[in-house]
Amino acid sequence: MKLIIALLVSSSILLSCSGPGTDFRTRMEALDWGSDTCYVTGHKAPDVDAVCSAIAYADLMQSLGYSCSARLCGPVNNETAFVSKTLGFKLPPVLEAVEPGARIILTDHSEYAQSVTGARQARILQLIDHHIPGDIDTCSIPFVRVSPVGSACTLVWELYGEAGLEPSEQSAKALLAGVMSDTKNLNKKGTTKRDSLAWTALSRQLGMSPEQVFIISLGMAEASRSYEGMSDEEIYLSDCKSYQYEGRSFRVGSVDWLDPATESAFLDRMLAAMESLCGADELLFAKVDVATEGCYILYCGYGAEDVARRAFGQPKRKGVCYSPSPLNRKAHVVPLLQKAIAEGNVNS
Ligand SMILES: [Mn+2]
Repeated sequence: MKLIIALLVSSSILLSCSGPGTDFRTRMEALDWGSDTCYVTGHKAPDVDAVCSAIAYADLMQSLGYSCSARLCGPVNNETAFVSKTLGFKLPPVLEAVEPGARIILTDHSEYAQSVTGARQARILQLIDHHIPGDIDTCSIPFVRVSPVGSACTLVWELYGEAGLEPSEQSAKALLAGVMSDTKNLNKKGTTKRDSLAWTALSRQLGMSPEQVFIISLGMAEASRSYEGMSDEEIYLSDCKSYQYEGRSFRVGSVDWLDPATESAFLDRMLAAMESLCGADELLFAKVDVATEGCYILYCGYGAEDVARRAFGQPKRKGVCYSPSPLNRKAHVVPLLQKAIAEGNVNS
């Protein structure tokens, strides 16, 4: 009898401890939150996924009772401005830098070079990302969720599930926007079943039909290609990520140019903009997607030609390599550049 009671008691404890969200909530409770507001930020040169994963994750942390607030690491791009206006969710303020020791949560990146200024001296409480691991040492971060899905917003949506909560309307809009943007509305290579699940649940929650979502995704694609009112430097920086690898700093911008008639002139404009932006100790690259299937890789900086040649073959002309097949920055361009930089270090 005693044994049965003991079993009943322990199983009820087990049950009460393993209810929906308990494990995730317990892990959140165990974090050292301090007394100041914890900022949640995506990467610099923020795109839709970076902005929206931070908005929705800060909201989730608030729902669990923690003082968290989303921040932007810079002005938003045209696509983010378009989708926040169209779907109707509010954008957070910009945070120029964090104080030493400040508590932060990072979404959609794992590289210090892409983080809010001051991140190296801050305390990173959590990291939620879907990129190849960068130079941020995740072993020392109390809660990490890194998984190869199409969008960081998919991971945030899953964590809502683990917390046993449904996103607020604002956050559902933001999460759907992030999944739509990073997966090109589920059409991009690298989109997973988990992204589709998030997409379906979020559009259902918002009462949006697949057609309505599709129409908004067309507007997002158009906005992301619209460089109206921007200087060539701003175009290059509008979707640009920084990396540190084997002692080298490099940046990779991603731009689209769909007008074949002005393609060559546009490449020259980008090269000139990159020259003016390039620091003494860095390499700049740009992936330019064009109307045809292939893409151009532009390069500048001391030693960039060697790296570009090793990564992408013989340049077509000075500063310009070409790939006949489409390349993805995360899956192809960055790993190829890292390999080429490592080989260069061995040879020199
Ligand atoms: Mn992302």
